[in-house]
Amino acid sequence: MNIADFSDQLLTAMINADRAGAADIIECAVAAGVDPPRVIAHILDPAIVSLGRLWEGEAISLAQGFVASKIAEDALLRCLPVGGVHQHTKGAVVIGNIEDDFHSLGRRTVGLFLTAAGWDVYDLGNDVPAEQFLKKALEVNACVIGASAMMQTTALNIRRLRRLIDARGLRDRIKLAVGGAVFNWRPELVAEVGGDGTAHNAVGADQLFIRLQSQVKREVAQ
Ligand code: B12
Repeated sequence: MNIADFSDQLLTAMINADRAGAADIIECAVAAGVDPPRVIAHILDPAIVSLGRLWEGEAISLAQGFVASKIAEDALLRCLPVGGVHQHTKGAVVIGNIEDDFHSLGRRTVGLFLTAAGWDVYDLGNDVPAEQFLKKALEVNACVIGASAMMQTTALNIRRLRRLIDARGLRDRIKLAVGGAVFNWRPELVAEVGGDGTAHNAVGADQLFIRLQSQVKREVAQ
């Protein structure tokens, strides 16, 4: 079976809410020699993109979308073992979905990739108010907050976090990374909500956070 077949099969299992079947497909792919990063990039990612299209075409229900994303999370966790690899960390970062946003999948993917890249990730989950992001960032001495939003309406809630960071005089000490599908469709939204940068996907998150951390170091040193 080729890699595209695995992806098609996974999509079918996701649509049919077949969690066990999906897990078997991932295991078969790994057993056939597809390494975990390629499972994510060439099997899981295309399945999620197709799922998004079906959703937009109203070919699947909200409940199907929900279960399918749970299955996608299982696959991610299977393919990205976390912990124990890094002797020292790059630093602490805080991530979460902004207030009113419950699209956890993208944020969790970003968290897994950042952890694998050596960051100490504090993931606050879904529906996180601006105050909570900042409180945690100060508590763990994070240099970057990553706010995820999938919808236009929820993305605008990030403005409150921007205002809070600025009002406390922390603009130089804590950078604000933003991301989610809506920022990929409307890049101008990054500036509109006061983001210091974005990445199109989880693969680009490490580079973005490194860049923002070095900005903090420069600005704090000045
Ligand atoms: C799955 C899904 C759901 C699932 C979410 C389950 C879960 N656990 O995540 C469920 C069913 C719960 C859901 C609910 C809703 N959804 Co929805 N959903 C989707 C769907 C199909 C896929 C999103 C997804 O998971 N993508 C896969 C992940 C891996 O990709 P990603 O999210 O883009 O994340 C990547 C990047 O964006 C980036 N990234 C993400 N966050 C961050 C953060 C930082 C800091 C960085 C650097 C990068 C980054 O890296 C990620 C990994 O590579 C999209 C359609 C789409 N094409 O996006 C609609 C979509 C986002 N949903 C939509 C809507 C309207 C809703 C509901 C209002 C539906 C309803 N009627 O109730 C609710 C609202 C819930 C809420 N308040 O948040 C709309 C939003 C419209 C808009 N433009 O504003 C979309 C676009 C569908 C549509 N076209 O109508 N949804």
